[in-house]
This record gives sequence, C-alpha cells and structure tokens, in this order.
Amino acid sequence: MEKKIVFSGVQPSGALTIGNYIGALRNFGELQDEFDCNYCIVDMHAITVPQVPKNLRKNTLDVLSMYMACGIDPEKSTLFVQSHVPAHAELSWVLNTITYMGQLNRMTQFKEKSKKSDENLNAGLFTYPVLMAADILLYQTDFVPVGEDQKQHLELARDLAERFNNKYSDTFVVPEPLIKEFGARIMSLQDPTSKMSKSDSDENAFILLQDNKDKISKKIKRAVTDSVGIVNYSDDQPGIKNLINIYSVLSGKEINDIVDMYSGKGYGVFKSELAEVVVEALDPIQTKYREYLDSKDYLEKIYTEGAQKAEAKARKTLRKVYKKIGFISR
Ligand code: AQP
Repeated sequence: MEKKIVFSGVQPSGALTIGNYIGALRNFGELQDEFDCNYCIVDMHAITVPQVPKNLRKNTLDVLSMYMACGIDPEKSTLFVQSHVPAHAELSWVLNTITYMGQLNRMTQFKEKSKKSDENLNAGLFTYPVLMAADILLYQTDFVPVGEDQKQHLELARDLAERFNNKYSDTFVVPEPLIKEFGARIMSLQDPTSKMSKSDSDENAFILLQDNKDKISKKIKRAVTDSVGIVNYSDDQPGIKNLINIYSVLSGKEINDIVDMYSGKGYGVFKSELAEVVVEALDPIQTKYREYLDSKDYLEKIYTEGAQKAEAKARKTLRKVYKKIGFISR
C-alpha cells in the first residue's frame, strides 16, 4: 500500500523556539516511518516581514541543522528549501486567482502581524496563506503536522483544494491538520495570553532551542505567573498552566502528576526544576545541531538533493494544474 503523504514547513525568520519544537518539530521525526514526509524551510514566507539577507542565509542553515538535530532523517524524508523549488511560487499565483479577498481579510495571523509591521505592510503578508496552500497542495498532502496557530491557514488550503477540484475536476488531495492535544500552543513567557514567537522583540518571552543552561534558567525564573502561589493547572493561572504544559511535554509526565509533585511547594522550586527538565531535553538536540552546523558541505548536499526530490514531485502536480486551467505546454 502506498504511504500517505505529510508536508510541513518552518520559517527561517529567526532562531527556533521551544514553541516551534513542541508544536511542530518534535512530531516530524515520529512520522517518518509511517508516512512519506516532506519538510520544507519556507524562506519565501520569511520575507513577508523584513529580513536582513545575511541573517536569512544563516537562519536557513540553522533551521536545516535543527530539523536534522530534532530527528528528521534526509534519507527517509524529503528535506528542502522552498525557494529552490519554483513550483511553489507558480502554483501560488494560480491559487491567488481563486482566493477571495474576504477570506484573506479574516486571517488572524495577518491581522496580528500587520499590527506589528505597519512600516512594511506588503501584499506578500496578505497572500501568505495562499503560498502556504500551494506548499501543501503541490505534494498531494494528506496530513499537515502544525501548531494550533496554523489551523486557520490550513482551512484555507482545504477550501482552495475543494474549490479547484470542483471547478476543474479532481486534482488535489484535500489535506487534514495533525494537531497534538497538548503543546499545540505554547504561550509567551512574558504574556501568557499570546503565543510564543521567535520574532518577539522581548527575548525573555521565548526560550530558543539553542539557549544555554544559564539563559534557560533566567528566562524561566522571570516568566510571568500570578499571586495565587499554588502550582495548579487552571485557566485562571495561564502563566503557570503554560509552564506545566512545557514541563509535561518535555518530561513525558502527566499534568496531574506534576500538579501533585509540586503541591505545597512554591513557584521557585517548580521553576528551577522546570529549567532542569528543559535543559535536559534540549541537551542532545543542541549537541547534534552544532555538529550539523559545522558540516557546511554536508548541509549543501542535503538541500541540493532535497530540492531535486521535491522538484520532481511538485512539477508533476503543477503540470496537471496548468493543463486543467488551459495553459498550453511548451
Ligand atoms: N508557540 C507555539 N506553540 C506551538 N506551536 C508553534 N508553532 C509556532 N509557534 C508555536 C508552530 O511551529 C511551526 C513553524 O512555525 P513558523 O516558523 O512557520 O511560523 P509561526 O507559526 O509564525 O512561528 P513563530 O515562531 O511565531 O514565527 P514568527 O515569529 O516568525 O512569526 C508551525 O507549525 C507552527 O504552528
């Protein structure tokens, strides 16, 4: 039986956070044996907010190294850079022509990001979800492992697949999201009502996958909590709830067990033991990450071969699309 297809991407818009890891990357490796996986570094998405070219180059290799350090095996999965496969931009253009402005206007991420970046409110930020739909649909994707924040974008991808199929006959698989029950939305350490983001201007708001022990401890110690003083898993204590979620996912312990372990103990003990849990979970990832990052030739080989594999799959879908919409072939 043919394996079902998985696609997911991460933007090289900065160093990755434990939010990216818990919501997305940690799940990627687990899927490789059961599914035909395609993992992409979506650099074309990253330029929808201003990027320094030198940093974008560095972050692209960083994400590639982090992908492999988190367990993606390029022998099993197709691992590639989005801008190396022009079919993404090409399909995106076609999908733009069947996307309603009203749909894009309702996208929460656009609303939030446009508030932050009014000096560069570009059309790319507005049509970002269409490019994301193209990424997914090009590979005839069945499942998309993502964090909760991407659910709305995935709905659009499903909608566009159905709209195209209805208009031109069956062409695209309609993809399903794969969102874990726990950890799908890790919140900012400084404002537990908004999600942890790598582009947050306050570096105490996130823990980076590459942060050292000292930084991790300091950031957790400074994490915003409340005046209740009891380690409880409750919506009334969003800061502590978020920290318990991180503890649970990274240690493999149940939420109730964690609450029991810290009953009668203050936030100080809980926070310092959480820091140990985080450091221990990230240690093996950081070691591998540094090894990959030092092997520039190897990284080049991986992204070159990955682009060839991805290109072949993507072209097949794009050829079909062009034919159906009435473009004549060369
Ligand atoms: N806080 C989070 N909790 C759980 N999952 C998260 N993801 C991101 N933040 C969290 C998931 O990580 C994957 C890659 O995300 P992305 O880099 O493509 O874009 P994003 O969702 O916009 O992530 P950031 O960190 O907030 O980036 P910036 O600051 O550049 O916009 C996705 O699967 C996402 O769901």
